[in-house]
Amino acid sequence: MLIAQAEVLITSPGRNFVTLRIRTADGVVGYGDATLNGRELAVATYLSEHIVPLLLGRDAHLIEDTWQLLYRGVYWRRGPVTMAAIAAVDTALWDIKAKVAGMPLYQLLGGRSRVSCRVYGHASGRDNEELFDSIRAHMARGFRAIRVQTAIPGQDSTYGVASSSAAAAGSDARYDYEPARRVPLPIEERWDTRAYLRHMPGVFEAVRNEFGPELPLLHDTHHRLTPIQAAKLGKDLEPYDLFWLEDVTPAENQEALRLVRRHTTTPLAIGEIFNTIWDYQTLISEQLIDYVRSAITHAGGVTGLKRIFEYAAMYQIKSGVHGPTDISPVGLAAAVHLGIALHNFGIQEYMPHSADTHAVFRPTYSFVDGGLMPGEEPGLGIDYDDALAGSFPYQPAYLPVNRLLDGTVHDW
Ligand code: GCO
Ligand code: MG
Repeated sequence: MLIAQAEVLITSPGRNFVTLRIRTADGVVGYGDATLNGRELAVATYLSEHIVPLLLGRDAHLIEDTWQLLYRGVYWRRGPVTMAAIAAVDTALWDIKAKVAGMPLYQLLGGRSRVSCRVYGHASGRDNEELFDSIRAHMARGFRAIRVQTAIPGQDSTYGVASSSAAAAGSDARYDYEPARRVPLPIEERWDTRAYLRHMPGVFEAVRNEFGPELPLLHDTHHRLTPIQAAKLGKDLEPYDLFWLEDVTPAENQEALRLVRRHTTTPLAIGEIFNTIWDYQTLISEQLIDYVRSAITHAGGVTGLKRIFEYAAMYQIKSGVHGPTDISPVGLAAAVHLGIALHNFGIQEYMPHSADTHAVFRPTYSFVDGGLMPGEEPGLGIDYDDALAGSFPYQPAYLPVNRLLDGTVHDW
């Protein structure tokens, strides 16, 4: 099963995606997602210049050995670019192994542990009325768990609010939140932490009054708070019984979560910008979080994420895989196969991709009754359409940056 070819494919059906395709000498093809939003070409170059030459002629069955070779063997470890590149290779090799075995990937990962992977969708609005409409639209579309984001009075734009960002990107504002924009320079947003902390408890109170106690509700703070502010928000939201509160602090400082945890029983989720198990070491071993939120695409592939989840399982911490539209259908398909097999699955984030994106990747997973089901064909269930992909050339896009009212750069 020697690797004969490895190609880096870039396409932009509405947003940029980087995909690695590995082909064996006997013609088996595997796909891996290497998309790093706003820094796509760094991973593409890392793959094509530094990794592809190492892959040619290797045995495609050596998944663990290849992972270790690309992690330890190059001396320079970790980091989003390296780990996204490793993830793409690892995922493509799992896809190949499953195709050779004649099984959908989840069978190789231990088989089904559940019927489907429960997902949450992103509702948002500039005010409560728009937010309620968005929640209703998501429920009508089949979502059974909802992330709630709203504008902050007095601020022009707020993280996660579709009606400002999606409208700018030309998509359907009721459903889509797409943070990367095709602009020559990043858009600058303004942020007032005190206004945010005053506003959010009332929003959740209104949502609970309108939709009742059953609906699982989530919220993303996008790394913007200090530990004491995060502790206050967690405490203030306790009456509204959140499923989780996400990324409350910039978690480079894992110890910060000790303070947050001491003050609130609101469940905490963290990890979309982490890329290895080491980023979680304190958070997991001290049980400072309830959900680990990395994506296969950013945390070293199926192998990397499975290792993190198994470590988390020792502490009853569950999975909550990052799944915005900047994870391609390849990354999402891999997450669904892993999620269906894992014992400690919690929930999967799901932002449906555009019709053009579906047409390029032809994923076979399906969204049924609030959950994602993997396809049943061998491998991941991806079939990349080169001709169509070629009609969507790469277009530079940037994530926004965030500044405090006095102009200081803040966490975005
Ligand atoms: C989420 C995330 C995303 C990120 C995006 C950045 O919870 O889905 O916060 O919306 O902002 O992945 O590229
Ligand atoms: Mg997030």
